[in-house]
Amino acid sequence: MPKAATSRKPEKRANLSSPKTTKKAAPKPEKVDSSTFLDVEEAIREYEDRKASQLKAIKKVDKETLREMLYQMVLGRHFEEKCAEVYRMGKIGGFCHLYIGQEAIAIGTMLSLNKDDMVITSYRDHVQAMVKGLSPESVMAELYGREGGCVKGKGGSMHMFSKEHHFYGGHGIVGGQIGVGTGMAYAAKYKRTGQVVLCFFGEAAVNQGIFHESLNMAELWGLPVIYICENNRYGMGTSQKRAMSARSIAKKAESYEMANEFVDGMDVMAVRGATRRAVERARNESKPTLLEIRAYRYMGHSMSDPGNYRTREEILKYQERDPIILFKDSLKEAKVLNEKDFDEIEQRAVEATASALKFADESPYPSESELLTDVLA
Ligand SMILES: Cc1ncc(C[n+]2csc(CCOP(=O)(O)OP(=O)(O)O)c2C)c(N)n1
Ligand SMILES: [Mg+2]
Repeated sequence: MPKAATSRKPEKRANLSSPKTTKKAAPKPEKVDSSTFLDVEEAIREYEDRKASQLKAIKKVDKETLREMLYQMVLGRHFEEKCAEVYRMGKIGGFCHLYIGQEAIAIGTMLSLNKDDMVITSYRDHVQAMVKGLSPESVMAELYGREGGCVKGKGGSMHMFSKEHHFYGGHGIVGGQIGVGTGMAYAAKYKRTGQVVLCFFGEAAVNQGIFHESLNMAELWGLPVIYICENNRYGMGTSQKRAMSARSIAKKAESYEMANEFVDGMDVMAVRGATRRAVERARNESKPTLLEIRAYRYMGHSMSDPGNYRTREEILKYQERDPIILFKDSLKEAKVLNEKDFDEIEQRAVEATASALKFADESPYPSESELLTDVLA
């Protein structure tokens, strides 16, 4: 467990208390602007169905794993809330894209991988890097641009990377990682390493040629890759509805005769189940899968997003069915943990984040002699 930073003031916690409305009848949906691509009735139905199916899935998994999943989700949330805070204080510079609201995707997909399975992703990469094994210290120091960062402070928020943990970025070019991830899967197959690749990207990347070219090759050559489209409904300020003629991304795989699944990204157990099926297909049959995992980004596209393309009500509706609160409630109902256990999990996350902040603060800036090392132009 990370060392507690006892000298620091107690850190503010994320609000992860269960909503009072959960047990009551669903409130009547408000009228919203149809351009926001929100269906409130569908959302409420989803929450109820999700809880029932989550409880079933929980019964098949051991307590320790379930608690670890919850811990990682709480850590991701708390860590990033602190990122927002210190960003506003000027401690983090440049772009900073937060993952708040999407935690069930990173945790559900990655916690049952083998250690040497490979992951590649976009710039929304802090939580994914930590779930893959990078320490919160090395991620926070990277955000601060310090020597102790996972790439010595030279990459920053968008370029987390660790060869040791088989985490191959953090990429800023939308969709660029889809081609690289496909190449990684080709290498794994060619070298017969038995590794599987998880390649994450947003829904806005799907309109690019690289997505289609990669899926075609992966199916044709039987590559062990899982394409994970994190559909958080927006590409910067543009909703999927305004940018894509087709509503289903998962179905696009059928043009390439590729296996695919649409997954509820607010339900960590559903994400886990779908990923395990895809990993098995990749590992045992050397076949790719496209997963469209739908969640919602609570924060702006990046820290500099004024957010005037969606309503406050829309964001609140999704926060009411938060994936962490849902999972915590399900675990309590399944008697996997009680409120005291949850407090302990939260405290661990608070301490791990405090320790990361302390480490980043104390880590020096890279020296001038590092200016031209590890840099390719
Ligand atoms: C090739 C390319 N075009 C445009 C951009 C500018 N840009 C950065 S993020 C982004 C939106 C991407 O949205 P999505 O793929 O849905 O991922 P999300 O940010 O929602 O995680 C755009 C257009 C870029 N970085 N790269
Ligand atoms: Mg998006």
